Amino acid sequence: MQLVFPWPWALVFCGVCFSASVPREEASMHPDENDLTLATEYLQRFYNFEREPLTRTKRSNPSFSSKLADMQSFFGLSVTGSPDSQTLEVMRTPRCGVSDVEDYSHGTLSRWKKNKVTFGIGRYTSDMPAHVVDSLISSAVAVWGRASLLTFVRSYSDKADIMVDFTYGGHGDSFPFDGPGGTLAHAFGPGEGLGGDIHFDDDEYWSAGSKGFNLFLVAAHEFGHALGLRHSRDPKSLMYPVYRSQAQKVLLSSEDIINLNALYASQRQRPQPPSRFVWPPRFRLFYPGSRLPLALQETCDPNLSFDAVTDIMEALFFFKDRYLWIKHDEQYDIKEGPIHNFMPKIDKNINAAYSVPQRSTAYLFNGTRYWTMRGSLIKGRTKHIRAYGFPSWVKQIDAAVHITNTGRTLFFTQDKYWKYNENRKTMEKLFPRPIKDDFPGINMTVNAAVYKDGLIHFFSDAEVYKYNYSTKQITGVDKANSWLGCMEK
Ligand SMILES: *[C@@H]1O[C@H](CO)[C@@H](O)[C@H](O)[C@H]1NC(C)=O
Ligand SMILES: *[C@@H]1O[C@H](CO)[C@@H](O)[C@H](O)[C@H]1NC(C)=O
Ligand SMILES: *[C@@H]1O[C@H](CO)[C@@H](O)[C@H](O)[C@H]1NC(C)=O
Ligand SMILES: *[C@@H]1O[C@H](CO)[C@@H](O)[C@H](O)[C@H]1NC(C)=O
Ligand SMILES: [Ca+2]
Ligand SMILES: [Ca+2]
Ligand SMILES: [Zn+2]
Ligand SMILES: [Zn+2]
Repeated sequence: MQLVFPWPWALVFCGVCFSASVPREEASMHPDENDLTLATEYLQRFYNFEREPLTRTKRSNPSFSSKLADMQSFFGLSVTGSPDSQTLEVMRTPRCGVSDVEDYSHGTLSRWKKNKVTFGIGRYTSDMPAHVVDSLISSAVAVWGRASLLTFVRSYSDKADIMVDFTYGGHGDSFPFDGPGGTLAHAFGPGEGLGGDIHFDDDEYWSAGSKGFNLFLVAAHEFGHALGLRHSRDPKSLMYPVYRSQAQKVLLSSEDIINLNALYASQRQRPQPPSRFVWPPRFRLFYPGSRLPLALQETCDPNLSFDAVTDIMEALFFFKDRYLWIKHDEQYDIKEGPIHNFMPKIDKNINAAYSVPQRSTAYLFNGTRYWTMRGSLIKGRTKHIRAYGFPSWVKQIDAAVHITNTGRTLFFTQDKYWKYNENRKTMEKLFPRPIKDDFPGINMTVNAAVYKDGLIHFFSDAEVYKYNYSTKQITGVDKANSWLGCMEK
């Protein structure tokens, strides 16, 4: 049984590379008619160049040259004022349809006047299943959610603040799409009606990977506009207008984060704005099933508690009822969904879970039975916990945590705990013992536990207690869902 890892894999993009490594050529003194048409249309669309009949005299038109110079300067090209080959190369690169020079929302920089923004999906593309589109769009908006105080809620009405549509050609706004290539998508700044809406050109081939155009990346960029951000000149920024030939390792630049927080930081200050969004190197894309994820709202319910928490490979897994959140150690994008979406073989609540990294193995408990997961595969059938040496009166494990440097696993049940030697595969003698005797301060019910950064994190109801095992002291308390991007009040 396959555990399907939820992160888009390393993205290798098509598209033309136009970085400084492109050999520079002398500006062509005689660009042909097609090039002139391309340049003129490009400047009209993205640099506010006034529409005029196309003639060869265009090149000598000062307005054309100065707009071209603006464009060259934006992209850090040599500012020649004429459509040299390097400039034309950039102009041929697929890109966002939003202008580079003026605010698309009619002159005023707009922002949502609230922290909770809804988004909905109207027309889908036929390039991939709808649930994949849902997943990619949710992941894309979450990129901004993790970097700000904004909360995004999926809406299933057509009245969401941000409506996402796949469309083509002329589609009812004044910005018709142009067939394959060229403009990939555009978005409107925050506001009523069309405000905030995102349109994708469905004449492109959209994918979750490297074929055609990567929907997640383009959507993440367009959500930036939908929140009020303009284009950036910094090729490291997500708000750079051109589709990049290679995914940035860090999706949001500090400029992106600063600009976003300049628009939305006034209400509350996030203690540590995440500054890095690291692309996962090798994970496969997770396609959630048909059941709807919990709203972000519920994830951030201050009363949320967990049944089990464990680290598996490079991610933290949070179990609650039949639901699962997976947070990659270095990624702000959190995946969530019914457990069976990720582990189709598991159809039950998980009461406790732990992993032994040295063996790349995790153990997931429900009542008196447990699953063994090696790597990302659930192995065989469930086993009975008597295999560990539990007495028959133990009907359920509350929490389990493996302490890597001692090779021992601790099992918590009600007010008692056991210590299991993973190397000898035996329960240590003289157990169970009262939790409160050996863990002073932990006199509350332990719902879940995970060992991380040298501390045992004890989850109890809506709190997580950070416990230093050597000093036997609680060193901090947090909200249980604080790892899921939720802010404390
Ligand atoms: C959290 O629980 C408390 C006490 O049970 C309740 O008063 C409060 O309304 C709950 N908060 C939320 C957001 O559900
Ligand atoms: C095991 O899973 C089932 C189905 O989710 C659940 O009803 C039951 O309460 C679980 N067992 C325990 C001991 O929690
Ligand atoms: C746990 O212990 C602390 C101090 O020893 C005490 O203040 C607190 O009330 C106790 N909590 C419970 C739930 O017994
Ligand atoms: C636990 O406490 C010991 C002794 O104060 C300290 O050296 C160690 O760094 C602490 N561990 C963590 C992870 O904070
Ligand atoms: Ca197009
Ligand atoms: Ca539990
Ligand atoms: Zn854009
Ligand atoms: Zn449109």
